[in-house]
Amino acid sequence: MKSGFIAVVGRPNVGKSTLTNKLVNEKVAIVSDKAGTTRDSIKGILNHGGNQYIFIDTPGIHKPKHLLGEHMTNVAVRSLKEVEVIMFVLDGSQEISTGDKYVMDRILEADKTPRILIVNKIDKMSDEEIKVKKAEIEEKLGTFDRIVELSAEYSIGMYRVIEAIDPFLEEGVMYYPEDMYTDMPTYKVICEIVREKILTRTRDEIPHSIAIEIINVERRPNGKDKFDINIYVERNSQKGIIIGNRGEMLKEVGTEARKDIEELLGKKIYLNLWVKVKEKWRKKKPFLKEMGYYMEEE
Ligand SMILES: Nc1nc2c(ncn2[C@@H]2O[C@H](COP(=O)(O)OP(=O)(O)OP(=O)(O)O)[C@@H](O)[C@H]2O)c(=O)[nH]1
Ligand SMILES: [Mg+2]
Repeated sequence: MKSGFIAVVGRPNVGKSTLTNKLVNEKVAIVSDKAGTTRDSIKGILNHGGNQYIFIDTPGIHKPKHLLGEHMTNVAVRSLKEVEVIMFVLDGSQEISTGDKYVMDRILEADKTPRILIVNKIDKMSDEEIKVKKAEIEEKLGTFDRIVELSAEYSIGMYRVIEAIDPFLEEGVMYYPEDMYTDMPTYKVICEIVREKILTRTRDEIPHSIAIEIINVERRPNGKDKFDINIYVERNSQKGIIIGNRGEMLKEVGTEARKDIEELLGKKIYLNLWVKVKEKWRKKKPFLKEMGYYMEEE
């Protein structure tokens, strides 16, 4: 069998997580229209045609404004050195920017690793625009081993990704058991579910200012366990927004998250959400460490 690790990198919001989910056929990573949704690297594992493909979805590479942002970019850049193939994802409907060039420079540092350029969101592009894009890629970014145009959202062209990767995979071992599609522990998936429900309902600074932590799980004799989960925000005003008018917003988030968590665990649960203020947490190392957003070598 062939197997290998494939990094999925690019600027924020280009569709890396959507693509990873579609390739793996499972919801591995949360997705939103807010840049900076993914905060850590997440493995999505696909077993196909006797091969094992391990995709590493990464946070969008950007100019960091705080420690959390630094961690996010570090995680993505580090993944480039740990893989057999690099997939660089662009939003084809946008002009290639300095941000994309910055990503390209980091990729070039990984030297000889094969690189595949993914032009995503072609559902928003005409055939002519796709053709022009290829010239723009060569001019502004340079050459790639393969270029694949697709729409992750609408599952157009997904098989071409596999075809593009195959020549670069080597004979190897099965790194993960066949029924495993992610390396993310269940407690983390639960936190991400709650975070996603808030991301889709908020804007401006709030999506970036929330962190989620399970603080207690109480086993109940009726089998319906009780989860207490903290939602951290940076300011009191944000707390008010998340709770919403007469608690409406928090209630909606709770109901939706509970349903998804119940599906994940295959059983009913009680879910209590608490909103707490932790000022400027994105700049505080001990808190970031606690949340798993900081590593010693950073
Ligand atoms: N029209 C269109 N939208 C897409 C496509 N793929 C992703 N999107 C949308 O683009 C937005 C960002 O998608 P994500 O998958 O979260 O992007 P990301 O690159 O993982 O973003 P970060 O984690 O923030 O770096 C979401 O609103 C998606 O629905 C696509 O093929 N076409
Ligand atoms: Mg993402």
